[in-house]
Amino acid sequence: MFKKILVANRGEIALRVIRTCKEMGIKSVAVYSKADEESLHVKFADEAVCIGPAASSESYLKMSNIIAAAEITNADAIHPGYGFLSENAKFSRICEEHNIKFIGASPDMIDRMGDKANAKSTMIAAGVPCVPGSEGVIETFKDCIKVAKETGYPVMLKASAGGGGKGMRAVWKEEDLQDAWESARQESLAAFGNNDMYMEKLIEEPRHIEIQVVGDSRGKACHLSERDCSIQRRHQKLTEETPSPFMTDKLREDMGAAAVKAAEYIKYEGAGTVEFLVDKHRNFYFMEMNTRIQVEHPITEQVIDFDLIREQIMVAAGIPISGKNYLPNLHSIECRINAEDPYNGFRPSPGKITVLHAPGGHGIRLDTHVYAGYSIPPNYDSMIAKLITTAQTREEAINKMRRALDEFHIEGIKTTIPFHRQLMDHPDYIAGNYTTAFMDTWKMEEPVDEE
Ligand code: MV4
Repeated sequence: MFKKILVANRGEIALRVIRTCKEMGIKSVAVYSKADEESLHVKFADEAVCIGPAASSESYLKMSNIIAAAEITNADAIHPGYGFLSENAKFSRICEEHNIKFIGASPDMIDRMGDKANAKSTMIAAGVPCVPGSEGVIETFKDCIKVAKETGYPVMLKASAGGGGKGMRAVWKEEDLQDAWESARQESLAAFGNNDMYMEKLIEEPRHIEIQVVGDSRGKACHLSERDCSIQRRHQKLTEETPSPFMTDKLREDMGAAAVKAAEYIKYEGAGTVEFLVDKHRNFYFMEMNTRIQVEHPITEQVIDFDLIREQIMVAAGIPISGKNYLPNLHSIECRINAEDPYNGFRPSPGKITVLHAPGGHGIRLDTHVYAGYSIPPNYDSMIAKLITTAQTREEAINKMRRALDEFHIEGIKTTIPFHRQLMDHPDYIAGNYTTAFMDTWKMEEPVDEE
């Protein structure tokens, strides 16, 4: 087992990993930028190394500085968290070359699943349901017209290097295809330095339901059931829940089996997430596979009483998994609390938290790195806390979330707490009747005048 793990991340996920290291008796090393000197993960780790100035490119993305920090602290493993270098094949390879265990996917696995067209071809070969469309990357616009005709409009053009919606265009009729093809390729080239495109039949108003999987070094995989992540704004998840209100026992069994088949086919090691699109007829289709721990992993932990970070560390240390699948016994909801103003286009609202009262009580989990007196730096993503409620039923979990959001009091910055509080009263949300199109139509009520 590892003696010391360097956590190459910041914020709540760095704290999350450090906490599990402590429980496992593993020493932890925090890395931090100048802007994060006062951050909680620095205070909670056994050791801390400043790796550079505020800019991510000079700190949390600076591979040489992170490896140097691991060398001088004699860390035998690095946990990358999510974002930053968590799905960077070059960093995974550099860790290998320095004999430091990367607690994540191998370089080849990251490359294979990061290339979306290639990932899809692999899943087709594995017998995992995929959206009909092109066989791999489309070479020319002439081929694009041909594939669109064969697929049938509406179609979705997608960037192979993409993800999170960048370089993606829905096309409803042939006359719009050329503009979409050119603008999507331009956007993808600018964002990823690659303009390979593939095409799929457009699935209208899908749900985004993902399956958590864990694979071990023997090639065995299991699933830990689903998370419904359909409530998103501009491809940013806002709230997630498990079980999905759209799920049936049969659908869970079929999606779980498909996700395990995918993981075992590619000999996936570690914690991963197989994302599916689910249409209104409950047909499900492979979308993408993420080779990292996800922001929303806590709701899965809550309903099966499991520590996913511990599982990642055990698998990375070569310990076989039990192999059994897990089905949810409870209901859990996560609301991502961001330092953003929901009444002004969710624009970022960094600054000093002057007052903070955290919710508590039975069934409340708050994963956060912030505290009263902490100044939120403007340099990083705006998520400051994940509020998670767990109860026997969905209704009780929603009710508990209402109560927890009412208790959650933060002054000094704007947050998305009011957004989530209104969401919990929305009839379609309460009915579980929502798709990825939910946020396209819903507008929040205006703020109540501050007294
Ligand atoms: C789709 C789709 C409809 N049909 N593919 C969005 C980003 C990337 N994960 C893939 N995405 C989509 N792919 C086909 N064939 C609709 C989306 C989509 C979406 C998917 C999941 C969650 C939110 C979304 C918001 C807009 C579009």
